[in-house]
Amino acid sequence: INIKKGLEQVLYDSAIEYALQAGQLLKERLGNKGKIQQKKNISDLVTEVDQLSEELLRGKIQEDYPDHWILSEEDCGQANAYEVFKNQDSGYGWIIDPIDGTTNFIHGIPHFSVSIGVVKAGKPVIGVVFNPITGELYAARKSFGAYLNGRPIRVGKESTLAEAVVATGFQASDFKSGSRVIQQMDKLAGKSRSIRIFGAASLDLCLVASGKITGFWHEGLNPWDTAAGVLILTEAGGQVTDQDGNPYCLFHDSLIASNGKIHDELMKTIKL
Ligand code: 2AM
Ligand code: CA
Ligand code: CA
Ligand code: CA
Repeated sequence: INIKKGLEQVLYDSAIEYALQAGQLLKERLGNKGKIQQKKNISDLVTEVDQLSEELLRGKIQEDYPDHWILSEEDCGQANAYEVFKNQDSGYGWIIDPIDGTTNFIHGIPHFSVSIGVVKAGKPVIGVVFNPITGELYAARKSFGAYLNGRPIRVGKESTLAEAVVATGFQASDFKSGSRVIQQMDKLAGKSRSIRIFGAASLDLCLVASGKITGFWHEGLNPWDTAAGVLILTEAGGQVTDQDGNPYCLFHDSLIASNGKIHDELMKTIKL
């Protein structure tokens, strides 16, 4: 390791390199997804490419940083995530989503990412989110700011919901009449400029970070969806809390993200 450069700078460069490589794989395999398997239900899917991307990422990390722990969606699944995390709460850990936005990937919608977060003692220190189709690479290091393809990004200046485009998302199983997210959308209706459902939480956080949208909320996310994007957003001047306004932690069941200025208004508006 290059001592002069500083370990976290080296990890940052590695995270970017791995994201670009996995992204290249996703791009190459967009027309050749291999077997598609059902996980919990017909809307919870995983492709051969999710698994290949994850193997690529885990292989690189294990080779370069054999003493770091890794948490990833397809390897450990939701049930074990907290166990992996709490047993490894010291040192560096990599929290990776080999494809965030798998439904988009399967349907050929060019909006999905490779998401790589590095945490130290449980706190995100590096975040990289790469959309291989648009070539957008969002990256941040704790205390060093957030960047889109090397240029600094900041959250938007909107100060009211009325000026804000807000995004949400949900697991397919929550997309039913009367569900929490439907009730929340109903409460928001007519109060924000518009609403979007893009289908890749890591990129939603980056859209807030770069000021394209002003707010985002989502329930039931996992650490691999948020570890990278949350750091990118906070480094870009944004705010992330749970539904009650507590500082966001990787295992909170609810997430509200914004430019800070509309945070309270958004939080109160969608409160059930
Ligand atoms: P995924 O594509 O990696 O599964 C969609 O709003 C967001 O929620 C995506 O980031 C998606 O990640 C995540 N998501 C969708 N369905 C999910 C599920 N069943 N379990 C966990 N996360 C899910
Ligand atoms: Ca995900
Ligand atoms: Ca995934
Ligand atoms: Ca998934």
